[in-house]
Amino acid sequence: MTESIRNIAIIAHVDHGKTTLVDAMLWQSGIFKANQEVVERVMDSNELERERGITILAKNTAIFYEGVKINIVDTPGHSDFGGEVERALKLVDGVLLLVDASEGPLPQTRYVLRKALEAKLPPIVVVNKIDRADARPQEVVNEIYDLFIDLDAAEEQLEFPILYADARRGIAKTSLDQSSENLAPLFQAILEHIPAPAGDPTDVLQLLVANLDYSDYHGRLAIGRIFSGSLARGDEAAIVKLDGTTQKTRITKLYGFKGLERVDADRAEAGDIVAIAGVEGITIGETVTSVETPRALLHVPVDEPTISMVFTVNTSPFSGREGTYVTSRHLRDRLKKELLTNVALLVEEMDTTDSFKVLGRGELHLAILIETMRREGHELAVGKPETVTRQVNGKVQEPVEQLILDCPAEFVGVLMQKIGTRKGINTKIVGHGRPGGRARLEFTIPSRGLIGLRSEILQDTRGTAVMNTLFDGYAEWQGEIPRRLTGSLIADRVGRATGYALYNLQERGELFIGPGVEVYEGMVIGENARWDDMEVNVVKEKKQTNMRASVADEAIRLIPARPLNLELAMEFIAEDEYVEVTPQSIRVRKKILETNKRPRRHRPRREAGNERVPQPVG
Ligand SMILES: Nc1nc2c(ncn2[C@@H]2O[C@H](COP(=O)(O)OP(=O)(O)OP(=O)(O)O)[C@@H](O)[C@H]2O)c(=O)[nH]1
Ligand SMILES: [Mg+2]
Repeated sequence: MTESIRNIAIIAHVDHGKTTLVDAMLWQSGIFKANQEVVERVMDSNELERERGITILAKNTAIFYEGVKINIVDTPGHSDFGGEVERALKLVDGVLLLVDASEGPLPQTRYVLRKALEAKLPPIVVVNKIDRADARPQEVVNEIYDLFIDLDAAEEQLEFPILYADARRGIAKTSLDQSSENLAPLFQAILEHIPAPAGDPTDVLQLLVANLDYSDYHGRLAIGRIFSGSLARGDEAAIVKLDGTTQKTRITKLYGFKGLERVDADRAEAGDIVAIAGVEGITIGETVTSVETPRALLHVPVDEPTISMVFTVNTSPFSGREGTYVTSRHLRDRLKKELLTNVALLVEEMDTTDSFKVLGRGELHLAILIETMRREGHELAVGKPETVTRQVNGKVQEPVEQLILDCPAEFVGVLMQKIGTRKGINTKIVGHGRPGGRARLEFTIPSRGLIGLRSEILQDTRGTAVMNTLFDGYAEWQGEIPRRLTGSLIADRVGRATGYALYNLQERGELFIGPGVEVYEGMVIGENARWDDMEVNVVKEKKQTNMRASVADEAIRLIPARPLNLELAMEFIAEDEYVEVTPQSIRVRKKILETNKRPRRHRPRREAGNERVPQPVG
């Protein structure tokens, strides 16, 4: 036992305030100086995390409170990054389960709590955002008990302490009427209720690698927890690889954590979370142990991916204009590198060496990877996301999810119909009966039916619906789900789009590009309102025959284009289309670019309520 250490992970549904609570814990433990400028949600340190305001990668920090070192792992709440939570739970001895005082437990609360209970980690429940005007902390506490019981929590797991918090102001209390000015009650609860790490410092060394990092001077760093024994800089150690083989190495550098920094250490022992160098080639899940008596820790695999996309080299005529990395070799190396740290990702080889099947936990999981790659200078093309099916007793099964929608009551009818056509089965309707009249709808739905659903629902409900999903296992293949019922408007030649040509096309559907944009043959420039594809000339110039015409030209009123970002494009494309991704551009294209070589689309089955009609703008 190492009395002076506690290891905790903070887990919750997305946006319930985990990273904000870590801010307050860092401030109140004196990590920052009083006048230091520190950004909000400081742990969300990578560019995409800051832009999107969500946590993507689990990260660890450490603070000291009353002489005890508290290692804290902040985890993402979005379901696509559940693999990160699974990874984090291997490092800790307990969890802080945060629940929004108004929203109550949501699908990802259930997922992360189930993982924590399975790992036998004692929880501390923190009902956060008690300052919200619509906070209902008492009810939420009851819902949390219901959730624990529903998840078959053991008797002792039900005896969790409850704290009420306002993470933004850095206040926690053990009862709603207690007066508190800070997080002291929370720190006390951590010291009291989270067990000190077990593990004998005099036993054989066992360090489980849970994350990788990189240092310019020291190469690959492995971040992990010492489960037993101790380790000093300069020690010889053995790495037990995932395939069971053993490899000898020397620990050239050893770090502990303090706030946002890695600090040099000479020695560390059982219970602590450290980073080590001198471990080239090591990966997550491997054990660092003694050379003489190597003893590996069990590697528990994470949940399997549910969605796949084909990543291939960019073969568009504009390939190589913007990107630095464009070859299949670059693509392969980059994906291989990603596999080292992205624990829930899988990559499969395909028939051609130019393409890879990349499997992840959801559209966002893959979109974040693609977005990261384009920012690094990669160019690539990606196909339509598909769900991962499997064969059981000769029958095809597909992933299904629980879908929970919270929306104003007036939209219930529209949403029920929409989700019905996507094979969603309604399991529950609850009217909150509160002012504003919001309803909560629950469904089980094939993961397939969710692709592109979010943006449609936001459009249908004018941005008022909140949608949450939770992977719910596999079920028999649910039959065909009608695909996009609109076709594409496709450029039939290379050139620069003109206002004149676009003006004459905008009646046809919705355009993704404005005048001046360069196009090529086979590039999709808009969504056709009809079901079929249509080739169009977008580079046509108006003949300048007389003065009056050119004056009339200036009066052209173009409806503003609706440019597609990566996620919208991923949702939009059909089976015979790719999204072309480059550092500066997102384009949709036909897989077969030449008009005369492309097979025609078949007329899709028409179902009521599923037609997407372009919305007039302005
Ligand atoms: N009113 C109120 N807002 C809060 C509180 N705690 C956090 N928030 C806000 O909630 C939003 C989400 O906070 P985050 O800390 O990013 O939530 P998170 O749980 O880390 O989110 P993910 O990591 O993406 O799952 C931010 O706008 C915070 O300012 C609180 O106690 N009260
Ligand atoms: Mg966060």
